[in-house]
Amino acid sequence: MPYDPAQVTERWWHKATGYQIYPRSFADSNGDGVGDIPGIVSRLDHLADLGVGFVWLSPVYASPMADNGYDIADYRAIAPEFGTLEDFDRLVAEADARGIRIVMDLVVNHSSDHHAWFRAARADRTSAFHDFYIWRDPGPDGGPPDDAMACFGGPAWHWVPEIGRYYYGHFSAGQPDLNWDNPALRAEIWDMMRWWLDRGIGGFRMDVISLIGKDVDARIYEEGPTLHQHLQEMHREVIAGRDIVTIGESWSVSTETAQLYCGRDRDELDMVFQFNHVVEGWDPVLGKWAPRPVDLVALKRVFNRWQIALSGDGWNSLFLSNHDLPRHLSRYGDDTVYRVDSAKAIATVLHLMKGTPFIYQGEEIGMTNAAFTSIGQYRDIETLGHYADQMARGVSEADFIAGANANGRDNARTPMQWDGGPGAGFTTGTPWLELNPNYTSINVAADRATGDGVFAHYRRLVGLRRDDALVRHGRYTPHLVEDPDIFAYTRTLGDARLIVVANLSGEEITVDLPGELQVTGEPLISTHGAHDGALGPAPVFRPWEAVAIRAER
Ligand code: TEU
Ligand code: CA
Repeated sequence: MPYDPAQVTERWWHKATGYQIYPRSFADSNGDGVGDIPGIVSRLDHLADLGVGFVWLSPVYASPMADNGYDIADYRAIAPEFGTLEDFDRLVAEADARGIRIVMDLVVNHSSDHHAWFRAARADRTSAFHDFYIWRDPGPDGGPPDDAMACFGGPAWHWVPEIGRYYYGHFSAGQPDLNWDNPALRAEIWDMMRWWLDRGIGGFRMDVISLIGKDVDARIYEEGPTLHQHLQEMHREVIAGRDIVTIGESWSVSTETAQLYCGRDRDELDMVFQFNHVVEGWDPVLGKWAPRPVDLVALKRVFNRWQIALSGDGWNSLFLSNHDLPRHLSRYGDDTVYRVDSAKAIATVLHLMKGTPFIYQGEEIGMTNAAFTSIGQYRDIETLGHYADQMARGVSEADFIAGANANGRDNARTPMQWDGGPGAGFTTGTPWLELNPNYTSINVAADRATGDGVFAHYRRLVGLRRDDALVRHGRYTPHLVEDPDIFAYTRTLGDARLIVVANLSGEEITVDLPGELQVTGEPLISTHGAHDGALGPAPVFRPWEAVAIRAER
């Protein structure tokens, strides 16, 4: 179906850029080394200056924090180390006063094993809560029902001797999977979601939502048989009639299945977080612990495929970083010599695509990966679980650390670097995870003081999306798809055209520019202030230089 922007009802989140906060690492108000909600409130002006329209808040619910809150013990309480419900309500109100909505993380594929439901479920197989989780009797040999492995190491079936049954925990023993086949469980979830929406939140980011339709007996976990009926029920029961945004996380979604989640007439979600561009860089066998070198042609192919597949129906989310991924500047850019230019150039190509961009905390000042040297410095359950598995297999500690430093999740979780003073302005105490020592030079205060730092560039990109329908709705056409260094595309809306060209390499390049990209117009944004709105047949692009020009056809 041809894309007709006049047919699209413009929603508030089409104009918005999202900003992800990982609360543990954002701002600590009381010196215990752990970020908290009052800390976030104290830093809202930073987000207002950046211009973002909503915050995706990683979980702040009561939790034993085995997975830093992705293991919830009470869906209607705030973790004491993060604050109180009153603090949370104040956050919603203070954000609202700055035009920013708070989007909660909805973690309902699993709860914590500390949740009251699970305590009742595991104590008594006749309890009504037993069937809130996924239980199986031992297999014929008395062991687990099958050999499924948990994401964070070890088997996925966990034994409860008191009742002689196994429960399924896809991620870890502390994260038992909820039984979505049970209508009573679903009713509890709908009720809980309405309870948060009634407090004024702006929507939900839904953790691993593609797992909720699983059939463990058939060993189908991702995008299982009941996924879309559950999402449609959720829409009917909770979402319909509310002006909120919903974003589903799915590691398995492809351009073939995307519209099932976010197609116009599906009544499910507004958009999905997809990971094709992330997984493209992993070893096909060894996975994330053995990343491949960046292949820009392959990476562009993924982005181009998604831009084109969702051009008529559905909506893209645009991100390179989050709390599960390495710092994208270290992965795709140059985190030493051309740190600032590469941060700006990469942001330019990402933010001027069609979709809703997400900025992960610290990205807007060009934060980089941690460089830990010993296993004792890591905190993440995934890294530590894999460490145990790998050591048992005889992998050397040095090899393990090389993989963890490239792709481990703690890279993104080192505390936010606000200033160059002790504790980086994050804490007056000892941070729960070590600061990156480069905070003395890379921090919000230093970046903003230069006037044309990474933050200033991001602010301009956020503003272009808010103010220009061409950026929001223009049709995307890729160019120079086989070029190993240049990322180039156009966006078209009516008579307006946006031309985006970026050199994503550390070499100066004379670009052999196709006729459609040769243009004279208004320079919208650039890394180096060069070209002055005009591109001829052979422009010279400096290392990590990007330009975007707006022209009439
Ligand atoms: O992540 C989903 C997920 O599958 C990740 O664990 C992913 O496989 C891994 O990070 C890649 O190495 C979500 C949350 O974003 C993550 O923080 C949680 O740990 C996970 O779900 C369980 O809730
Ligand atoms: Ca604190």
